[in-house]
Amino acid sequence: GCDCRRFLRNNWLLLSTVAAVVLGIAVGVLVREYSKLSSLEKFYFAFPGEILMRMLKLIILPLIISSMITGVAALDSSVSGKIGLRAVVYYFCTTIIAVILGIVLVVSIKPGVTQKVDEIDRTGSSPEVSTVDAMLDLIRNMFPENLVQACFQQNKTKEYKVIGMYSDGINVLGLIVFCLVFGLVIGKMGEKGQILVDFFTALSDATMKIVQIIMCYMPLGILFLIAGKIIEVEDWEIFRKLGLYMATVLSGLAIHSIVILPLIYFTVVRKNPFRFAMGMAQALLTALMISSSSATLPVTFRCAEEKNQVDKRITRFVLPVGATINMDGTALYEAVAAVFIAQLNDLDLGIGQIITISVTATAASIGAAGVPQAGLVTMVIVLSAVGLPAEDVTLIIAVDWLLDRFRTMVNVLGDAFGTGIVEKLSKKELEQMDVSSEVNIVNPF
Ligand code: DAS
Repeated sequence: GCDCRRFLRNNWLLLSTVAAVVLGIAVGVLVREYSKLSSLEKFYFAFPGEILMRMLKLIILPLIISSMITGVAALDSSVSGKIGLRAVVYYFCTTIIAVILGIVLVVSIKPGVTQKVDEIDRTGSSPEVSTVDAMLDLIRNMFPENLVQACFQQNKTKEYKVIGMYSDGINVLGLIVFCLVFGLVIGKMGEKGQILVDFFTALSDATMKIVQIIMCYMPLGILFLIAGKIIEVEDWEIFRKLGLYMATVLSGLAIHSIVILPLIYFTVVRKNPFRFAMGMAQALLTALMISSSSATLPVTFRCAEEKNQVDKRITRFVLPVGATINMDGTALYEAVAAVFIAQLNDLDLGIGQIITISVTATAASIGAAGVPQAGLVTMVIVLSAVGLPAEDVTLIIAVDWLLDRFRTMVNVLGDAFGTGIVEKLSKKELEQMDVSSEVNIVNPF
């Protein structure tokens, strides 16, 4: 009776999203089976999903700006330094672990050894970048020369060689760096800065309200998004050919998210990691459906703050940064894919090359923006670092849309556990902080 109704009330959104996924798959399979849609009709079919994506992308800009600025301003600069450092250490360690796990798996399963390059059809074309270019772009991105331009960066300009670094045209990394500095400065300005803090706090609350509205539309959008995708995919045969490779990536992602991350969370926080992960379910499902950590960010926020009750002073600061630079799933994927392509090319990798792959895969995951298939683009960095032909990314493009979904889910999970862990480690500082900063962030829900 009552319990059941409470459960429904608290979880209606999650339940209807799950229902939408199931229904979407069913509709997709049926339409595929029984009607021959023209490519234009397929396009129309996916329209409600496209609208969802547009709404999520729309909210990223105000969300990142307002949450970063209020998050940092609410913290004392000595405290925010410590919290930031802890977050970065967590990001770095988990990313490295993911890479090592990926390499161990791909070296022992050897998915590429039995197959040769020419057995798999190449699809699409590959971009041209070098490792140095990519590293420079990463740093260049942190210092946008124009704030307005950073909000709608072109994906490829003269000096920027690496595509896949911007979240839908937003230079998120650059904005984060700026908002970090801005938040710190206005937080320290006292009386005079307070008006700005209040402004961004109000902006942040308003943005979260809009997120809440968008989320009501989510199940419908997701239904058509998944159905549209199923109708669209041409080549299912390639999945059989690349089966072992996919299995390697997926088992790595599974071990990382079911064993390693929960273990780290439990060791530090001493609470049930699976309950925490369940609280994130809506965000994880969203990531799986839209393969973008940036566009999932609004949902990640809501889950972490509402369901898991993570301190807002932590989430507002840790989540936007995490969505941009902490990508365990992508790092693991890039390492596996690079070794797989080496195996396809009959190349025996020495320990030096394995280390090179690990380092560049980590860098490539940091550089990749939280948008669909960004990891595939930055993958070129890893390949060229060990002298593999960059155009060989085309070998794995056909299955990337699927793997992308799962690695994005792991990326989001990694960020989420990060908030719990950093919160626990920062308990002392958070308690010590004066209460006045706490009223700065009101719960908008
Ligand atoms: N899909 C991306 C993400 O949003 C990253 C990737 O392509 O690996 O996390």
